[in-house]
Amino acid sequence: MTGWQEIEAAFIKKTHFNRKRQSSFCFVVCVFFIVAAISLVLSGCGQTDGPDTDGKKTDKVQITDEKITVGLSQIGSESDWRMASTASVRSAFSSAAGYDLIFDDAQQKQENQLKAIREFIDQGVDYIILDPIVETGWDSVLSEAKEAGIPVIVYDRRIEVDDDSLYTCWIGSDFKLEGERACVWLQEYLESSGVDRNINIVDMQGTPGASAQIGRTAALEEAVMLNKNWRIIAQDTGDFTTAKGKEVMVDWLTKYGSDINVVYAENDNMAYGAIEAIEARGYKVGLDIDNGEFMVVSFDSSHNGLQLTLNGKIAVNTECNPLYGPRLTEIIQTLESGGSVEKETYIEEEQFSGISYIGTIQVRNHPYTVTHLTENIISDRQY
Ligand code: GYE
Repeated sequence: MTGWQEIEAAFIKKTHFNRKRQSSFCFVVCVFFIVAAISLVLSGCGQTDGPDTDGKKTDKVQITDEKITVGLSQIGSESDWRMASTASVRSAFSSAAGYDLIFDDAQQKQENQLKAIREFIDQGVDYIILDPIVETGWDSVLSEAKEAGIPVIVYDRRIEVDDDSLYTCWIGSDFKLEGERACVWLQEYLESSGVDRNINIVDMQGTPGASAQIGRTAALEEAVMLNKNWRIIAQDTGDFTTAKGKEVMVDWLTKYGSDINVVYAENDNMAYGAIEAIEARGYKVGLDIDNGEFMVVSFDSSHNGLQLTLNGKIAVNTECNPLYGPRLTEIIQTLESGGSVEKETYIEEEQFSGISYIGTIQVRNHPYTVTHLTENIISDRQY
C-alpha cells in the first residue's frame, strides 16, 4: 500500500454511508493537488468520465456531496416499454428531487452493463440500480459492489446469484403470470367462440435468458401441455425489437404460410413487426382463426400496442408496467431513512382486449379482470 492508500484505508470503512466520507476525502486530496498544480488530478476529481468507448452511452454527471448519487444501468432502447421505463427513471431521479443520476445505456449488451457497474463502483456512487439484460453472470461484479459497500437495487428483470446478499432487493413483474394470463385468455376465447381445431402457434421470444422471455415462454409451453390441440410449430427470438420480430415472421411465413394460427409475440414491438410481415404477405390479422386470420397475442400494453388491440389486430394484450421511477425512489428514500425494504416485490398489472365478453379469467385460482379497451383508456395512459 502507498502512503495515501494507507491514510485512505484508515479514513474509509466500507459501509454505504461512508461513501459520502470517501467523497469528502477525495475532495481534500483534490484541493491538495490543485494547490500543487498537478493538472492530471485536477481533471480527474469529482466528475464522471462518461466515455463513449465501445459505443456505450453514459451521462456526464457532476457528482456532488449534497445529493444522492445513483448509477443506473439500463439495458438499452429496444422497445416502447424500455423507452417509457427510461423516461420514468430519468424524471424520478431528477436533480430537483435531490439526485445525481448517472444513467448508462448498455445497448443490449451484458458486457456493457458489467462495465458500467464497475465504473459506478469506481466513482463511489451511493446506490447502484440494475435492470439486468439476462438473469445469470452477475455474481462477480455484484461481489465487487458489496465489497465497496454499495447497495444494489435490481428492477424489472431478475438476477440469479448464489448469494442473495449481493443485492438489496428486487422489484418487477411476474412474467410467468403474465404468460399464464395470456394463455388462459386464449383458451377462453377459443372455447367461447367454438373454435375446435388444431391450433398452430409460433412463439416469438424475447431476448434469450431475460426473465421476461423465460417466464412468458414457460407459461406458453405449460399451456400447450394442457391444451391437447395446441402445438408450438416454431420458436425463435426477435430480441424484443420490431425489426427482428419482422425478420423472424418473414421467415416463418415462408416456411409455414397460412398454417400459422396464433403468433405469441412476447412483447408489443415484436408484435408490430409480425403484423407488418403478415399483412405484407397479403394475410389478415384478427380473431377469426377459422377463416384464416392470424391471431396475435402480445405483452406490454404500450400506447401503440393498445391501439392495435382496440383495432383487433392484437387479440389480447397483457400489461407489463414500465413506470419504475417512483417505485425506485421510494425504495431509496426508505433505505436513506434507515428503514428496511422487502427483498422481492411484484407489481400489479392489467390485461386488455378489444372484445368485451371475456370479462374475468381464473388463473392460479384467482380471478383476473380483462379490461375492455376504449379510446379513453388509451389516451389516459402515461405510456
Ligand atoms: O416486455 C420488453 C422489453 O424487461 C419487461 O423488455 C421488460 C421487457 C418488455 O424490451 O418490451
